[in-house]
Amino acid sequence: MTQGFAFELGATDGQARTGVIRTPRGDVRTPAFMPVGTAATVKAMMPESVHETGADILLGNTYHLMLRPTAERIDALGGLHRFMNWERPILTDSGGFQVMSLAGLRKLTEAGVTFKSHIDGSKHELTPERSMEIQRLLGSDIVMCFDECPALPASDDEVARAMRLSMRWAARSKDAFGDRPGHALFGIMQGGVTQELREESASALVEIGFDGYAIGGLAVGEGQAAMFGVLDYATGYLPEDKPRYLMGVGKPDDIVGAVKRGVDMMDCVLPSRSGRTGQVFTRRGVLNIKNARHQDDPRPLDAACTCPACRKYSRAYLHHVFRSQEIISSMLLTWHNLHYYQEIMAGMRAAIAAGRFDAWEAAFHAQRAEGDI
Ligand code: PRF
Ligand code: ZN
Repeated sequence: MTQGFAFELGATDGQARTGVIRTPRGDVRTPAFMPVGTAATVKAMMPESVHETGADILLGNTYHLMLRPTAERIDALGGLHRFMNWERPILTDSGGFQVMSLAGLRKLTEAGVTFKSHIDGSKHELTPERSMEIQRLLGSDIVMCFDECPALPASDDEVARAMRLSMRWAARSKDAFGDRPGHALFGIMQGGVTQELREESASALVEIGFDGYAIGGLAVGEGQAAMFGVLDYATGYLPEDKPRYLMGVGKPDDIVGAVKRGVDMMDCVLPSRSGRTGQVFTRRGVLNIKNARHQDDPRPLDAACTCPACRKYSRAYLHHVFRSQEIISSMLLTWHNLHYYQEIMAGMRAAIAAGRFDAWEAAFHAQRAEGDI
């Protein structure tokens, strides 16, 4: 048991769970949505504003920070929390997934992966040991194992090979992580959409023993039905008394469906990235502020939303600043999207605690079906 880090399960309703992750840097209420702060910033947001949206924890990225400004530089400046002025918990991804989606000229071996930086083409290596070292230098509160996530569709042999390599890397990650009171290490399940491989991966991870368990290798092109199909059994292979984290998910209805199936934590760039491209998530569905139909509309994005974009600005204004490529457009739309995502999380936490998750979920879907945004 890692000292100073604990998961307390509060209530369950069906498979859905609510609880608290305790860390020396503060509590994380679950189910939790983690905004993505890839390059030591949640783009377009001040850290205190991110907290105001209701976020308890951010996600940071080994891959981006090792390339720029480097983990050693961040360590010398007092660690990532101080560097980016976010004193609350930070979870860092381990780098392998980002290497596969962003880096050029990759070479994968048993040892790890060598690759060329997407920024300047310089050559780098990531191994389980180096990933653990970088995440330690950053001062990450929740460290992720180094894994390989194959792009789907892939053959069963390819998915099995990547999963078994990830399990050997998980054992090496645990050895390299060592004993770090107050910091947690999460294993990452792989195995694509194949039940036997998911089960094998889960038992390998549980055998090694982690502070929490992530479900990786989903939301990589398989579609929502296939993803829910995996979650229907995958969470059941994981210990009840440890947090479960679904990596890189998702749209609002993905998040609700994942929580319904026993997931406690998620992260996604969608609310923040969409804020910069004009896509707005609301209780009644998605709207695009770029659309000319908003140009004379004095109403807020969502009359029931209490975020600054909705309390103080009209759709007409938000349309205007988006069209004019004004920086405040990214700021306000990102704030709104993150606020909406955190409202979904708060709504689910309250509903699970009250034993009325099904009713909450039905209302969530009914409001979206009404449309009229
Ligand atoms: N592994 C890691 N990070 C990830 C994923 C994974 O499988 C995914 C898959 N959706 C997103 N981020 N390490
Ligand atoms: Zn709003």
